[in-house]
Amino acid sequence: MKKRLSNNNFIPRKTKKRVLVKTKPLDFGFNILDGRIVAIISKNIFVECSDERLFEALVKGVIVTSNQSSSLIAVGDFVKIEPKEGHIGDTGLPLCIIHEIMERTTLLSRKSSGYEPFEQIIASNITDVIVLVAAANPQYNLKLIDRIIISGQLNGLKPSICINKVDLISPKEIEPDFEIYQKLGIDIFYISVENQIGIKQFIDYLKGKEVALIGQSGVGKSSLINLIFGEELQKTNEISLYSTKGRHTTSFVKMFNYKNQFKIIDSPGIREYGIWGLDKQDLTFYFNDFYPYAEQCKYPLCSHIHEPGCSVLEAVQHGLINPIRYESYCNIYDSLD
Ligand SMILES: Nc1nc2c(ncn2[C@@H]2O[C@H](COP(=O)(O)OP(=O)(O)OP(=O)(O)O)[C@@H](O)[C@H]2O)c(=O)[nH]1
Ligand SMILES: [Mg+2]
Ligand SMILES: [Zn+2]
Repeated sequence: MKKRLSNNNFIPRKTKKRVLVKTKPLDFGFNILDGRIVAIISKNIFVECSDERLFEALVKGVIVTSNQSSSLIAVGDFVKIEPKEGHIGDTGLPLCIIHEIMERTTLLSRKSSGYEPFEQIIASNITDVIVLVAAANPQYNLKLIDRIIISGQLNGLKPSICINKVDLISPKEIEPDFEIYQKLGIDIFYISVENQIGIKQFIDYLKGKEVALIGQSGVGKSSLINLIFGEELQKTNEISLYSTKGRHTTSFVKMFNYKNQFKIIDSPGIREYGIWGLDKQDLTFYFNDFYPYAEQCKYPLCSHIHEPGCSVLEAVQHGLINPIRYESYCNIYDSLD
């Protein structure tokens, strides 16, 4: 059962610390600055101030937030901080205390794994989610792509798909798998970090946006960021290392600012992705390709799984709906509460 949270409650959060969470602003009697969480690396939280100063942040005491039942702090969060003059943190940066986390406008979240799932926020207050996949090595997973796209749309993000490593397989060979997304108005990019194909066009697309890059381990998220910035900002790794040991090279979330033109967030590789906050009966609205048929189902609340007179099922049987998309629909439908 999910825990209900009252206004003032000691709650265990991802930080494993307990802090007093309040929903009403406090009357601060000290020096408060506006900032944004730009990285969470292990237990260290980094905040960039509006004057571009970087702080290491402490989470302690009382925190004001209206983001209940989800990660207390996420990359992208706008916060109010109090600099601790003269104090230096573990990482050598000046210390600050986070007093307030502003309400999130958009977010990229997933269902946490574990006994008592919660909404794990990967990033907040951004504009876009870009699903990065590889043309090969590792093999892309369309169901995973669908889940991320839906989760992004559900939380106010524009989704797009970027297919890396087209030096390994010609785009022509895999284009049919991605045609459906193009038809649904989702932007698709074919790039190669290795051979620097399609990078300029991709960078142009990023301008004016704040995007989270998300995808399986080894697709090249960190390599792409390194190429864009022209320096080794993030560690990358050979396929063999993570596929045999199941280890992800990037283990934290970090936001990078490209010449004040766009922001891009690197995140750890994902294996599975549970959508948080979507009702089963609303799933059909995220499958626009079903729309013309769903309207004609016999029952208005048809799940399109087993009902008699289901026009979606009929369309699948007649090859009018892509069977992989229908499989994906059923797979997500089963996973929702
Ligand atoms: N052939 C080919 N290999 C690439 C390309 N881009 C990246 N790689 C390789 O793919 C491997 C994984 O790259 P990373 O950038 O570490 O992948 P990642 O998505 O950040 O992985 P995690 O941090 O584990 O999630 C590295 O060996 C890269 O050199 C590409 O365009 N073509
Ligand atoms: Mg990485
Ligand atoms: Zn139906």
